[in-house]
Amino acid sequence: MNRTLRFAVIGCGFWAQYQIAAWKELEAAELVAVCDLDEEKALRTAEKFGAARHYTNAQELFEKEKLDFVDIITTVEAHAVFVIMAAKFGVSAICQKPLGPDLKTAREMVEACKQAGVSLFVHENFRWQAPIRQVREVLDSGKIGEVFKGRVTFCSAFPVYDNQPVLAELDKFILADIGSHVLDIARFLMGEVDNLRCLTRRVNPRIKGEDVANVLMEMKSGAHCFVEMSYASLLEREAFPETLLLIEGSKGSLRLDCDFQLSITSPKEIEKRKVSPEMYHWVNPDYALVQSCMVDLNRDFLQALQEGRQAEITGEDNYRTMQLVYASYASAESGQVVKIEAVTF
Ligand code: NAD
Ligand code: 89V
Repeated sequence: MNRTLRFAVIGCGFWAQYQIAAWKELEAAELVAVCDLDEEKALRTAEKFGAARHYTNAQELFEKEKLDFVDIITTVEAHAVFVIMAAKFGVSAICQKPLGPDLKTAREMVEACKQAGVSLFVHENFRWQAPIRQVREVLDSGKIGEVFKGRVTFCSAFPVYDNQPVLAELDKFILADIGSHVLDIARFLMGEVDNLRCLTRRVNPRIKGEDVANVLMEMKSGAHCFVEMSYASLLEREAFPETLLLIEGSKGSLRLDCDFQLSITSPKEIEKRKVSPEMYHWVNPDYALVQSCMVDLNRDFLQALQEGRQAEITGEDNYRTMQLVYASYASAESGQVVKIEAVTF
């Protein structure tokens, strides 16, 4: 019987309310404390989820609490300071995406945890969504043969800034915020990338960063993958927060369409499946697909920590997704194709 692990959360904002609710679905994880710069947010979150103590100073939290791990759900500019602080206290860390504000910092975070002998996992949940797991199973079955082409699409006009106003202030926006998700899906489904070319632009005059990015990638397998992302797309069907897919292989193709509709085309048939997410009582309906899979992701983290093994998404693995994010920025800046091996620390 695995023992119950004690953890704390740093960052008690919008998403933490759901990420903690996902932890509450798992009996062997005990939330003992929360921390936020905003004491009111910390107090409200502690009361809501039954944490014994709340802090506004993370150093004090680490000094006073006996923790098996910490879940960092702050905005990205604070991710590194708390991952490195956790490492100094010998505490394993789970960090929200994007791992770091740049590739050098992401590498420093990975190295700090490696040197301290603690685990660093990354809460990157898009690849854990039920439809994406099913697509991976179909690809692994060989049903559509050798993949030669893929398209990953996250194009929306959803008013994301209403719940996440910080996103409108980011100089690096959609590649860091959504690219962290959809470029990771591309890696999860089609493997590692050799090179890419990226174009970006800002359509919305009321935000600081880019809200449109198009990335054309040549995979190490030789397959081509086009990854498109936008928060400026007013389309016939608003698909938020779904990622749509079209993947073509030597023996057929698969398409993931709106409302979790998966079609698998082979020479003899077109198989149709609807792969709906589990609807927990605490999810926000607008985000159900994303929030429901957090239970599965948290379970993988918890079991990995209990068993002393790596989870699916380690800091080292997610660093390779960060390479794609920051290689995309470099390509958009230079106007050139970027070899991924040239973008590293
Ligand atoms: P938010 O602004 O609502 O919450 C962030 C919280 O962190 C705030 O309450 C802020 O006070 C706190 N904070 C910031 N710096 C701090 C510090 N130095 N010490 C203590 N507290 C600090 O933001 P959010 O929308 O909840 O996003 C938080 C993180 O979650 C981001 O990394 C974001 O990318 C990620 N996110 C992930 C998903 C997903 O998993 N699909 C969805 C939304 C947001
Ligand atoms: O990841 C994010 O920042 C959220 C999303 C709903 C796309 O997961 O906006």
